[in-house]
Amino acid sequence: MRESWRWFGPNDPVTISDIRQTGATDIVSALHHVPIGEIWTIDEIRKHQNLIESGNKKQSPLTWSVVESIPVHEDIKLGRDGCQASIDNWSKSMENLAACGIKTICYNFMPVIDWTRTDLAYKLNTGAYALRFDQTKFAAFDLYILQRADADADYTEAEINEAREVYQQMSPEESERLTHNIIAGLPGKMTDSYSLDDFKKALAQYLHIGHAELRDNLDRFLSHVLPKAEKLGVKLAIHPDDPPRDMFGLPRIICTADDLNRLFAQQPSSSNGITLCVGTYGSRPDNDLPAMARRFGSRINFAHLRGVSRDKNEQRSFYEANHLDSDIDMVSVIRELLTEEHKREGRGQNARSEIFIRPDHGHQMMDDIGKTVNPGYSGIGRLKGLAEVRGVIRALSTHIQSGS
Ligand code: DNO
Repeated sequence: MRESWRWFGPNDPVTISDIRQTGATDIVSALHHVPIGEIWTIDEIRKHQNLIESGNKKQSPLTWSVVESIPVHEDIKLGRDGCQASIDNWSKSMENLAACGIKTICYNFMPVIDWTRTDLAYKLNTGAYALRFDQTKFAAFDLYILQRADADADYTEAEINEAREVYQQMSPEESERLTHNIIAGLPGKMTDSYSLDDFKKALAQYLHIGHAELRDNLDRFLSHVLPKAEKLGVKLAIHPDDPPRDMFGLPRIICTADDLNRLFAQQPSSSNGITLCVGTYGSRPDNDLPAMARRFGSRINFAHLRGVSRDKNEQRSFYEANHLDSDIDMVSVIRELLTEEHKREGRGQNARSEIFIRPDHGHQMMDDIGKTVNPGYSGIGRLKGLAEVRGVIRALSTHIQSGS
């Protein structure tokens, strides 16, 4: 298992030297400054790589191994005429990354929005802060702030009434914060930031795109990119839609094991793989994470380890719990990942047998509180997650290697 850590670049308050202290060996990063759809040149990639790796001679080495993510331009998701140019650019960025030795690439295919939360500072009983998705607040935004046409068709009468009540009790600041969190706020999102009006326009472009059309567009994208990835030895890792279900009437197509079965039936290439984002898949009760880790083992190129705790009465609402204590059996997931690595070693695929994992998100806690942090990407909270996960990996590794 290769312990990696996400770094957002020179503006990330958690610096490369901070990361070195965590004991992680690999960096997950992206050229966030390059506009979506433009080519990542070798020059820009090298510059970024140098920021990460220049201290390696004197200190514990850190290697930029995983890209999260090369954004997929909306033209590709929309299947617009002319999207071939955007596909070619994406592919060229992949080729340039491979030329610099970076061969694991995470991406997603979520239309208009990327990952979404309603609360970025949900106070836990411990006093630390977590990220949360609250379905009722989300509905309040959709129905009463955004006032999306026909939104009420997506909710029951009881849900509408509850959302109205929540909306009526919101102060103008709360409503503004909610809007910001949903449409403009989160780090690492691979879509543009929007004003409410732009957001409505962006949604309107998808009125005629259902699941089937979006799947066709993903298929078209992969048909172009995968043969080249295979030649370059690049492994792709599609990230699931977070939360994993349709939102704002937009189709979302990477949410469940069935979605993945379909994806691999359609595109069996050995370079076609997934990011097993445990927290994202785990925010649906019908996703059995250890079973998915086993079923899709050979397709897992990257894993985000994070726990979620779903609300008892509204399973679509959740907060991001401790890495090991949540609704997800993280120890069993890690056991499956180690078993998969062991199988790969047995097949002699040594160079690529290891799976990159990273502690996904962390609580804002201790000295993180009061600091400016990228929501979910605090230093201490993630370090706690990594340390816990590392303990599980060490404890299980000996047994798995000896076959017991
Ligand atoms: C959130 C992340 C996402 C993810 C992209 C992948 O913490 O998991 O920002 O990086 O959706 O393309």
